[in-house]
Amino acid sequence: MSSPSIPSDSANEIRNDWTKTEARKLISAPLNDLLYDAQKIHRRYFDANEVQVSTLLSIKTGGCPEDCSYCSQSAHHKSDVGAEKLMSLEAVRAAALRAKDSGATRFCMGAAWRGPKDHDLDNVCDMISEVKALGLESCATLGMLKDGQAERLKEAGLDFYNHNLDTSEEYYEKIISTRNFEDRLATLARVRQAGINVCCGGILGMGENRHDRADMLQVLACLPEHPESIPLNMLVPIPGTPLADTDPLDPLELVRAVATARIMMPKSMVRLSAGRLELDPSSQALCFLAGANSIFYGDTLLTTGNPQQRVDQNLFEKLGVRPAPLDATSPAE
Ligand code: SAM
Ligand code: DTB
Ligand code: SF4
Repeated sequence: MSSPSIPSDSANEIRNDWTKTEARKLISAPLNDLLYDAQKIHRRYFDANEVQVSTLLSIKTGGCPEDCSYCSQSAHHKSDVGAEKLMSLEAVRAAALRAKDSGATRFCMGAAWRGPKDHDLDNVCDMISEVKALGLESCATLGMLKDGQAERLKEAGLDFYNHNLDTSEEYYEKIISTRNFEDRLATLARVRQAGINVCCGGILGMGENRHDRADMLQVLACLPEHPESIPLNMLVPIPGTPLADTDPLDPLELVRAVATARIMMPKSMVRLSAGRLELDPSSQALCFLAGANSIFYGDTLLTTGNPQQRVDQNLFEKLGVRPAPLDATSPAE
């Protein structure tokens, strides 16, 4: 029997009033029920055999003033990642062209900033225009935005802004002390207000429990509009950071979180993000069955590794999955 919180058809399926109790119940449902319900909903809105591919580039690496305890780029920790300057426009253009040639439809630029200074934003806006001129979707993740900055990014042609909640509100202070959960929500509201698509998710496996994961998804599902894109990262433990020795999370917990996100936010793209190097093909296949329909493609994420392109091509072939074309990333009405 199916879970009572899942409607039997698409009527009233897009909800922004999920309760924490509902989210926690969903994420802990028997796995077969959860997967079945998630797959049913997934097929109402998406081609179940298409997976969108995005490529990442760190345009400004390291030396970040924030103290996120998972991150290789925080100046508070002693990882092997050094501080670098903002990349040149030409180098970014060349990387975007390589991403396009290898089949990515979206190019995501990440910067290790608390937030961009106005003169940094001029340079990033030029990069966005170059990426758009190549015919790619553009995404940026630059930290917290101040008044007016999201509008400038929109004007430059930015399609998506990534800004993760990362974990539940309750667990947040165990992970980051230099900003709070409300700061994140304020930037998300600015992005939405400026008319940029919201990309917002989090990290699993930082020592939080299943309820924290459900609670984070409940906050996303209760935003006035669901994020268009939900990246779910498995923690990549980085030597020198406070979370370096965290025990790895059972991949089935990721599968549960993906399915819960799919059911609560039916029209959103759910991206299998960091951590795929440690996920075997069967676990990734289960994530796709649970409703994941996007991945990061290319040998590196920002500072850590990602499966080689030929490994992902083999995976797609084995599963009969196709990379989604550029115009197929919006859900059916
Ligand atoms: N500085 C910006 C910010 O924090 O919003 C943008 C870059 S930050 C690296 C983007 C996201 O990458 C983080 O919010 C986090 O979800 C993810 N991330 C960073 N380090 C990670 C790690 N070691 N394992 C998994 N995900 C990670
Ligand atoms: C997201 O949620 N995951 C990406 C992207 N948004 C920017 C970043 C993953 C970073 C993994 C660790 C690293 O490579 O430094
Ligand atoms: Fe800085 Fe972003 Fe890393 Fe936090 S996650 S330390 S804000 S780069």
